[in-house]
Amino acid sequence: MVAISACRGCGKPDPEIFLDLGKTPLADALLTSPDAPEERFPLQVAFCADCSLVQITEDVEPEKLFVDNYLYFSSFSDHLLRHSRDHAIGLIDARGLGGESFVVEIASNDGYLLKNFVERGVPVLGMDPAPDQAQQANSIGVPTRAEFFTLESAAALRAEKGPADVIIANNVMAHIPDLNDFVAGMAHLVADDGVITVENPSVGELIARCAFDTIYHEHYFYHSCLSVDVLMRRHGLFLNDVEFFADLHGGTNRWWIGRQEQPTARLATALEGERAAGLDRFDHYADFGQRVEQLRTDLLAIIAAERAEGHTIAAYGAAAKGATMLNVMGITDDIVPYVVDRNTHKQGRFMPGTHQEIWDPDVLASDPPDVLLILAWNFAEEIMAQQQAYADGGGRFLIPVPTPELI
Ligand code: DWN
Repeated sequence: MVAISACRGCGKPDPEIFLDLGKTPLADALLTSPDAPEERFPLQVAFCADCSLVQITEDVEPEKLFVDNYLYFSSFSDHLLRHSRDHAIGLIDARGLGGESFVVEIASNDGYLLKNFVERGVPVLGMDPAPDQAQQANSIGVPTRAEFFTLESAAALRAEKGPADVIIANNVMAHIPDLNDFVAGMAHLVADDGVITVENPSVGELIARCAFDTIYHEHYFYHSCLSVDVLMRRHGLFLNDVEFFADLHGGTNRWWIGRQEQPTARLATALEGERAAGLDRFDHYADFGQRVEQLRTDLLAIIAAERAEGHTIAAYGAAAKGATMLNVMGITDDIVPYVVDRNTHKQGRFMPGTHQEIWDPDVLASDPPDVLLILAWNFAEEIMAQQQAYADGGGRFLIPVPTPELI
């Protein structure tokens, strides 16, 4: 465990802390028993005034986060699968990708996205250090190597297979402590006329929606267009365009990056909007802690009122964000006794820190709770549609973010 003394991006000393969520367990480290030993680490967030990079202050070894017992599989969300398929087909059509092309995905998980290229005859390679996910990808015909992406592994890959026409890095550029080595690797691997697309939740949306629960140790960084623009230029790359997806992971940016500087008007508008909102100034983040406290007050008041009525409460989504929500809000298993989740790898495990057991959502039909706290609120629409029978039977949904609301 190392507490940073300088910005991981630009090296400026002492980025300023604006949020302290206390000591929390690793959000994706689901337990095999409720009394299994678990480590807790400080969870503080700081802002760098020089490069606008928002980042946590503690380094947890990536092997602890993504290799030992990592249970996140991307294919359990229909919405994410549709989003990923659209992106792959869009790239194939727009860039005329074919049998001579080479597409690399970093953090390719279970092959959820690259399979769309394989189905259309486009050569790919997935890289993901999580062994079970890599094995799953290979089992469906997506060539995948269980390794971290670094400048060193990028150089070896380019020497072996040549440059990549497309590099896709979704929900990973927030997860790598040595951010500069990671970006240098992408700069080394991408072809001169190639493109890099990077997706991460927008820090602007995180602040706007009070989505404090998307803060956990595997998310070292919380990116804005401004911080990504500076980061790419540092490595001879250029942020040229940005797409925003309001309904993905609480508001996700897809950044388009290349070796030539060809910024779009859409990017200029996004950068100007972030400056106008103040994402490049500390005072934009200064009151976030107070807003989290208000959310806590509001959420616990609704839960207390329901319990006073004798109503039972369960939770949906053993998400990493769910672990932050339960631990930071102090929602222990005597308040919410269990969590349901479709991910079969998670069922039978226990939530880190608060120790709720994770069950199959089928239990909602056989023994429905009065209230269902949607921890995976970023998929609330998909989950509520899926659980229409629960709602028809009188069940109610409690959405915690951006403002706790009982539906
Ligand atoms: O960056 C990351 C984000 C993108 O995904 C990773 N660090 C880890 C992960 O974070 P998360 O666990 O908060 O992500 P999700 O995708 O919001 O988690 C949703 C959870 O809900 C999963 O465990 C799957 C589950 N689920 C379900 O049980 N039924 C999801 C849907 C849509 C459903 O219908």
